[in-house]
Amino acid sequence: SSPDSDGRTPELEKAGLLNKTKIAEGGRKLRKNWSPSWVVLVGNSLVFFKDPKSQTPSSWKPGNSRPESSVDLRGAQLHWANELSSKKNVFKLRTVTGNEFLLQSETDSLIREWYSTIQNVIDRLDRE
Ligand code: I3P
Repeated sequence: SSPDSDGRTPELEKAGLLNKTKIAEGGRKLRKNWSPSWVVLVGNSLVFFKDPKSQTPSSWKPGNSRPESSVDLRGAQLHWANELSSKKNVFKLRTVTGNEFLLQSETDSLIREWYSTIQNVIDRLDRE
């Protein structure tokens, strides 16, 4: 990864495959469209990549894959949101700009780890 403006390289905190759908953009509701996403938590951001398994071998070059989107966790809010889906293990992430995402995993332990790791980053940024 490339250095921050202060010259430090942001620390990779976590990476893995989650199901993701964006449900709001700037406060405007969107139609759900669940898909697997490779999620990377690095520095103050959650970065979304295409599911590597859905890519062709030739299109998948490590270090050469561009993120689909990225979320600034500063001021973000995290809530369990099982009432917002028929799926289990769903949480909602809302950014200060009013973008909302649902993230989900079939594996209870995995989704709990993601929840607490993201919440720790949000808490750290709140204290800065
Ligand atoms: C949606 C799709 C989603 C579902 C959503 C449906 O239908 O089945 O998976 O969300 O439910 O509307 P479509 O493909 O026709 O857009 P969940 O899987 O999270 O339940 P919802 O409208 O009750 O949110």
